[in-house]
Amino acid sequence: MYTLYSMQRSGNSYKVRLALARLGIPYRQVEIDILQGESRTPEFLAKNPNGQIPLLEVAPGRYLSESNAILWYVAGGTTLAPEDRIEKAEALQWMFFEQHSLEPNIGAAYFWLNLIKGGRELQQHALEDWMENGYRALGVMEMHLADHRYFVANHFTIADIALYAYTHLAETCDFELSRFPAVRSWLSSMADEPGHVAMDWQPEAMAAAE
Ligand SMILES: N[C@@H](CCC(=O)N[C@@H](CS)C(=O)NCC(=O)O)C(=O)O
Repeated sequence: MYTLYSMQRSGNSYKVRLALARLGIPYRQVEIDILQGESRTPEFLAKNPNGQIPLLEVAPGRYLSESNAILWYVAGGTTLAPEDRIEKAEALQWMFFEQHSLEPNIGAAYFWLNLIKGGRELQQHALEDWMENGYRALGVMEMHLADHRYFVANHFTIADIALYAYTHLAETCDFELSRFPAVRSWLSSMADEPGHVAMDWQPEAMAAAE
């Protein structure tokens, strides 16, 4: 059984929890509080020298980091991970976009405004850049979603999961989504997908339901 090192309030960790739940894959979860330095202890650094969660132990002593790489691994061989050459490249395109254009802006705003006391004052200058660049990323998504129901392959994939995690938190950290109707409608259809779980969901709920 997999072990997922994760933090409940981490959007990158949520991607993995969402994919595992959606795929009905049981796993053990270990909560790592990054705010208490738990991802930087010698024990954790021995598992992931980069000191970050999510981290998945895929076999005893074998660890995989980077949320989007983990998504490819857990979804491999299912319809969530496109195999067709161009669809696979398009999924990667959107997942790199997520890491370079969305997560560094909306993710950073979420972290400093929601998780760090006094974060708004500490990061006032950076916040302006995160808002500007985050809105730009939302604009790119809006253009695509104006005539596509999903990001890739005309069906739900790990590209949707990767983009959903921080987009669904945008309104909790100052982003106003009213000018992005297609993004809003995609967000609500993602939440209606079968097997969807919310960010505060824990895998024990899956075991209890069996
Ligand atoms: N590119 C990585 C980013 C992971 C990341 O930023 N994780 C944060 C939590 S969301 C973390 O562990 N921060 C603690 C630290 O950097 O010390 C991914 O997609 O998994």
